[in-house]
Amino acid sequence: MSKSAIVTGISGQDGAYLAENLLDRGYTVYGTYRRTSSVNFWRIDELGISQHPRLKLVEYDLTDMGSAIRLIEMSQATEVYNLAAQSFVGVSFDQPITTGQITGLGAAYLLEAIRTVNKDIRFYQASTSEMFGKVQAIPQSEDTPFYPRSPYGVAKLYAHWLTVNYRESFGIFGTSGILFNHESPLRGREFVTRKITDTVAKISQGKADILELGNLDAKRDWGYAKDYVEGMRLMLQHSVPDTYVLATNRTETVRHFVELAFAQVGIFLEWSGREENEIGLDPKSGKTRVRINPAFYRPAEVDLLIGDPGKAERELGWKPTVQLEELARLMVTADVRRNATGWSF
Ligand code: NDP
Ligand code: GDR
Repeated sequence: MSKSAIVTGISGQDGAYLAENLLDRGYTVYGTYRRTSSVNFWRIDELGISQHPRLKLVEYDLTDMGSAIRLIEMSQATEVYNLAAQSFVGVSFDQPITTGQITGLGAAYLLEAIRTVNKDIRFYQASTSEMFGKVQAIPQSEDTPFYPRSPYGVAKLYAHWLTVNYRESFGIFGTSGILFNHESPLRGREFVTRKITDTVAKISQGKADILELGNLDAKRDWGYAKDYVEGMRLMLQHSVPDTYVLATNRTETVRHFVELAFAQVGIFLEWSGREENEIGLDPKSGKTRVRINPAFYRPAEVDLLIGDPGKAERELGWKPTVQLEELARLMVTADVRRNATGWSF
C-alpha cells in the first residue's frame, strides 16, 4: 500500500512543490486548503498535479480540534507536514492575533490530534529563520538563540517550541525545519523576489513603468523552494526527530536581487540618491525604474540572515542546488512568459 501524507497549505508555494515531490514517490497526498468562496489552486494547476488520482484535496480549518482529529483519522497518514500559515511578515504587524491563531496555534491542534489519535505519526513543522530576527550570531545555526522581530516570528517560535516540547514530553516524532527564505516561480507576489520579477517582466513588456520597494539594504539567504521541500521530506525519513536549518550560506541584499532580475531583461541599473530617496535608473532609456516607497518599510526589520546548513548536510545528505543568479533567471523567465500571455498570479 502507498504511504499517505498530509500537507497543510496545499495552495501555497511549498505545499504545491512538496505534494509534487511526494506524489512522484508514490505517496497518497491529503492536501488541505481553507474554505473560501473561490479557492485558488493555480500552483498545483501549473505543476499539472491538481487532477492527480493520488492527490486528495481536503477542506480543513486550522483552528478546529474536531477537524484536526477527523483529518488524521480519515487519511491514515503516517506523515504530517504543517505548512499552512499566515506567512507574510509585513501583514503580521497589522494582524498579530490572527497570525498567532493560524501560524502559532495551528500547529498545536495538529500535535494534539496526533497525540490523541496516533502517536506514531511523524510531524514536520515549517519553522523559519525569522525566529532569529535580530541575529545573535553569524551565520545562524540550530544553536543560535532566537530573537523574533515580528508577530509572525513570535507565532512561529511558539509552534517551534511546541514541536520540541511534544517530542520531549510525549515522544512524538516532531521535527522542526528552520528554513531560510526560499523562492521560485510559484512564490506569492507579495514577497519581495516575486514582486520584483513580476514587475521586471511587466516593465520589459511595457506593461509597468516602475518598481516600488521598501528596504533595499535587508540581506537574505535565498534558496530554491524545490530544494527545500526535499529537505522537509528527508527530515521525516530520518531515524530520529530533530531540528534542522536549511539555507544556502550566502547572503545578498534586496538591491542585489533587483539588479539580477533587471539584468535578465537587459537593463543594467545605476543607483543614485540615498535611503528613501534612492532610485534605480536605466541608463539606456533614461527612465527611473526603481523607487523607494516608505509604505513598504516594516515597523521592525530583520537586517541580515545567513544560515549554516551544515547539520542538514551531514545528517540528511541535503544540499542546495540552485544559485541566486539561476533562481532570478528562472523566476523572470516564468513571469515574462506569464505576462506575455496576459496571465499573472
Ligand atoms: P505561502 O504563503 O505560499 O502558503 C501558505 C499556505 O497557508 C497557503 O496554502 C495558504 O492558503 C495557507 N493559509 C494561509 N492562511 C490560512 C488560514 N487562515 N487558514 C488556512 N490556511 C491558510 O507560504 P510558503 O509556501 O512560502 O511557506 C510554507 C510554510 O513555510 C509557511 O508556514 C511559511 O510560514 C513557512 N516558511 C516559508 C519560508 C519561505 O521562504 N517560503 C521560509 C521559512 C518558513 P491560501 O492559498 O488560501 O492563502
Ligand atoms: P521575509 O520575505 O519577510 O524575509 O519572509 P519578504 O520577501 O516579504 O521580505 C524580504 C525582505 O525584503 C524587504 N523588502 C520588501 N519586502 C516585501 N515583501 N515587499 C517590498 O516591497 C519590499 N521592499 C523591501 C523586506 O523588508 C525584507 O527585509 C519570508 C516569508 O516567506 C516568511 O514566511 C518566511 O518565514 C521567511 O521568508 C523566511
